Amino acid sequence: MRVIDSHTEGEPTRLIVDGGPPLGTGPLALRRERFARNFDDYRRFAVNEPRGSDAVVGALLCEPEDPTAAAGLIFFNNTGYLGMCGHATIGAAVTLARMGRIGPGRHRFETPVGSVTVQLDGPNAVTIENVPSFRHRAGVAVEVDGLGRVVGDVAWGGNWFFLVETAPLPLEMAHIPGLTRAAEAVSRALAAAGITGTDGAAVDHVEFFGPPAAADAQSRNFVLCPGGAYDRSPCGTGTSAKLACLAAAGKLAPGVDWIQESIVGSRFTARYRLDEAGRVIPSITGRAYVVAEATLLRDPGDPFANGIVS
Ligand code: PYC
Repeated sequence: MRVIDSHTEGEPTRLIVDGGPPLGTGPLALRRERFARNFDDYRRFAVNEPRGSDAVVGALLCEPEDPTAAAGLIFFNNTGYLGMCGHATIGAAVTLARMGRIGPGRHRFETPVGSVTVQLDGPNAVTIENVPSFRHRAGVAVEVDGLGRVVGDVAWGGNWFFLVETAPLPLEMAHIPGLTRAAEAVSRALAAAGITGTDGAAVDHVEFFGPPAAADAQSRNFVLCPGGAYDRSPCGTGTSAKLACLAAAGKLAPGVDWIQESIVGSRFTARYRLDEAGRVIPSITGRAYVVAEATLLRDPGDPFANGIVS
């Protein structure tokens, strides 16, 4: 399997460019289902230890269904599959540019939850326009072990998020273990209380917010991903969910920049427009850098040939 690794504002992406599972054709959502049902060992092989880590998000490069799109992408991590992934889309765009597959300008990528557009503004600078995002429920209260009553919004930004306005600890790297434990407790409480997205979808990302470190930023976040790793970037789909909540609360007007810092101090510049149906269409600008090109090998005698299940 040939992969190209990048990071987007600190968050790693491993793009499978050759040797991925034979998923056939059709909508990306259908191909993601085939991936999960019949080829899950490829996911574990590519991103789990010993070749990857809990933090790595994988992206499988696919032929798009619509030939006018530049590429199709299916996202996954140490535990399963994602809908969209903002940082990985930015990383994939920079990688495809390095491969000579796309040039500066605007491109469309298909994902399992819809098409997104990618504007490549230089070898490392990308703006994505995400799928329509929305706040599903506002001010949801949940009793959380060790934290008491926690109130947040449930929102969609390409994945499902629970967004908590006031972080239980200062948003500093020294508190990552404590923030992780708190977010895991929130996640368990949401599942126990039956709090879901639409159609009973699991709310599998938890986002805590607090004041930014930089004077020109609006907010800092800590995002826990399904699988237990925290996002080193401000999380593209999480920032999209945040914009949807801000828009729904009348706290951010269309076209106004929102600078979202991550727990490691990196940042996305985000904004939204309303489409003809009045839906929030977020744009996220960030930087990605290619860090490795590799061939992943599999020795049939290796007891961990398909990766360690985490
Ligand atoms: O950037 O959307 C994102 C993301 C989701 C999970 C990790 N990063």
